[in-house]
Amino acid sequence: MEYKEMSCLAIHDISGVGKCSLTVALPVLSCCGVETSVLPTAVLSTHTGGFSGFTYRDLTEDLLPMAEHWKSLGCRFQALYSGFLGSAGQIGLVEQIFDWFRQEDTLVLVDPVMGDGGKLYQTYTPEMADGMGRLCRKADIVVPNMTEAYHLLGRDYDPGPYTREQVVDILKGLCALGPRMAVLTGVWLQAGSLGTACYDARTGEAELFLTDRIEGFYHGTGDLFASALLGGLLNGACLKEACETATEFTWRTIETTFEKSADHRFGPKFECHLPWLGEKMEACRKTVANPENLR
Ligand code: PXL
Repeated sequence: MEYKEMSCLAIHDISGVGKCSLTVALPVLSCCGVETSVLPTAVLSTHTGGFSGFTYRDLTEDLLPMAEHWKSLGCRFQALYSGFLGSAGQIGLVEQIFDWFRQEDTLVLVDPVMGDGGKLYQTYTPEMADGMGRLCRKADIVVPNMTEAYHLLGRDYDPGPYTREQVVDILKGLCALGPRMAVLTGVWLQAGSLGTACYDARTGEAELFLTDRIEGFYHGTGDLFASALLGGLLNGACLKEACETATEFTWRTIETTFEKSADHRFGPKFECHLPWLGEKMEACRKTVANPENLR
């Protein structure tokens, strides 16, 4: 096994049932070889997408004391990765935590989790959605779905189909907010296809990765995709490679969830695909470790 030291701080909620956020980010990043610390933003009995009656404990007051403790211990993270936030007040605190832990080569990934299908999630207020825009300006890479991307850009939601030019225009708009890379999920150009798109403002290169659409709505797959994407980047993949691998990992998982899950609300069935992801990451590490292969 090629060893590479990789670490990350994941800032998301814990939903006890209905795999998403930290219950997805932790196993996926560990499988990618990334030592992952967690800052839980809220603890819920289930996620908020499709369940009613969930419990919700907001952890806003714990965020800074936890991060201060880590500061006193001299903790460092190669990546800072935020997702679902519990309250409007958390956004400023996460910005502060980014400032505390960011170093020259830290990768800051913001998944601006806010909504899907043209609507905001139950616990998201317009104030939170606006704050998310501020947080995105601090990121190196943002990974919204189409609902979130339109909201961030202040444009009216378009459910698609999209043209390639429209997708690239959205990606460029996201990078104009501040991040140097943007990745979109929920991209489709014609019926029967669904996938992702990425853009690197430094190289000006954009790429779409479209797969066969599998009918249904799959909770937690955005978190699955973003976590695998970050795993790839930390393992040394370029943006396009990381995006391609994360797209395929997500597609494989959706296929299994479609076939084996009676109720998609309980989350993506990704575990049986972790060995595949682990092999892809190992291949990345070998490529990066071999100077002859350096791109
Ligand atoms: O997967 C996004 C997500 C994360 N966390 C919570 C959610 C959702 C989406 O519904 O409700 C608590």
